[in-house]
Amino acid sequence: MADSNSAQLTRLPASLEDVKITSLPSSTYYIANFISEDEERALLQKIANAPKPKWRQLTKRRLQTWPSDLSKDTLLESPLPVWLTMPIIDRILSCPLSQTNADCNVFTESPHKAPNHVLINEYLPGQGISPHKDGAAYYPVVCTVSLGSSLCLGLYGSNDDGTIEGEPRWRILQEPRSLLITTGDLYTNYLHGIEEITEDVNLNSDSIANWHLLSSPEKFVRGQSSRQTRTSLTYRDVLKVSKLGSKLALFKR
Ligand SMILES: O=C(O)CCC(=O)C(=O)O
Repeated sequence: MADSNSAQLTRLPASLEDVKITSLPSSTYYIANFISEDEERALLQKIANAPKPKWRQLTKRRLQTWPSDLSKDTLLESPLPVWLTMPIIDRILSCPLSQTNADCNVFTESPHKAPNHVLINEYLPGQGISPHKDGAAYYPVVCTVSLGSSLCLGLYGSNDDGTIEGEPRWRILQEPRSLLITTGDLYTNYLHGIEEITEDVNLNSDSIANWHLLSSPEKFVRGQSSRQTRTSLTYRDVLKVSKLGSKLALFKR
């Protein structure tokens, strides 16, 4: 499965079955060291060098959208830049769902058979994102690569009256260079968010759903992790894609 020298430095599983977070309600996978330190540095450099207008400053974080924002849940067809596809998308597609299902990956049944959209979120210590669902614009699989720093993603249920539960039901600790794949029920029926704190606390094998899959659990033995700047790349397949050609044809009519 290794596709380069860098990939050999990473530890890709034989199949996603080996990296399933078994305590969660639907298929969710965590791959530590999905990219190498060199690849992480190169990605951070590309993100930093993106043209200034690519950044959108939100109240609690900064955001880049590639190749572009959606309009009415539709993506105007345009390729992702190579630095976002290689090696990450190739590597995601090369991970078999199971050893017995070696030809299937998490995007085999998605409309475009691969992610076509990437959000890049940058969080300074103390920043986060409120619990939310990603909505119907996307095929229900999200692949998140983390860069720079560890933090916890909280997964929340809804109360009967539709309000969001006050505390996360589960927490996933995302280390730098890891890949988290969220699918199915967890994507559709639960919310995810990142608390606005400078330190993640109460970290242990009981409170962290993916503890057994961490690359360096010893870093968290004191039960806490101070946040540094953390950047995430979230890869998704937007269901509706419009071709510029067909838009122009409509315009001419
Ligand atoms: O940064 C993350 O890991 C989460 C981002 C997120 O929730 C989103 O893009 O919808």
